[in-house]
Amino acid sequence: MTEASGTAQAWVGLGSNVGDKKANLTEALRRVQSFAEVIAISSLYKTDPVGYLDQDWFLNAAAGVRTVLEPQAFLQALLEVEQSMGRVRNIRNGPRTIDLDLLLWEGRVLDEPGLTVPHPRLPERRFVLGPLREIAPELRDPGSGETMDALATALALVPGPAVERWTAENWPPAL
Ligand code: PH2
Ligand code: MG
Ligand code: MG
Repeated sequence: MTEASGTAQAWVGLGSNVGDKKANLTEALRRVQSFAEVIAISSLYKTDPVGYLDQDWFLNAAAGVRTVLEPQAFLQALLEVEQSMGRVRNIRNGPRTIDLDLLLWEGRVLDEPGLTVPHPRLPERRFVLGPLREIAPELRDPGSGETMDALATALALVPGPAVERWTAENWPPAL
């Protein structure tokens, strides 16, 4: 469903729990803006760490973008932003300056080396669904066919790690 203009719509999850978290998310969005048009930015969310618990809380957000890049090139560009901002990969699910995850690409299912969309853990992650449902409630997960609203509502019925909206100055940032 790529539009005639040649751009594709993608959805990106952002997270940071090292250093100035909000500044890291802002800087990451600025850098993404160099290869994609950022068209939607969610609120910030303060979230309990998931997967590896012995670390600081995260700030998470989600963004909608349009880009002329192909999925692999877009993913590569996201990884380069992570690296350029000093992301070090050591502990799986561990602390990170910046994490940029490709969540959804158009309404597509892609399974290529290093590139799986929808993001495999999308339906179970509150820190992703909370922000994403805010900016794209009717967006459908092509895996389950459910909307972000429905997935988030289903998750909210069972106990889980805290995800709370975080009010901050200068957010959403002017890019
Ligand atoms: N990212 C992870 C692992 N755990 N927990 C929260 N709250 N937020 C994250 O962004 C996050 C996480 C792996 O990327
Ligand atoms: Mg991640
Ligand atoms: Mg990641």
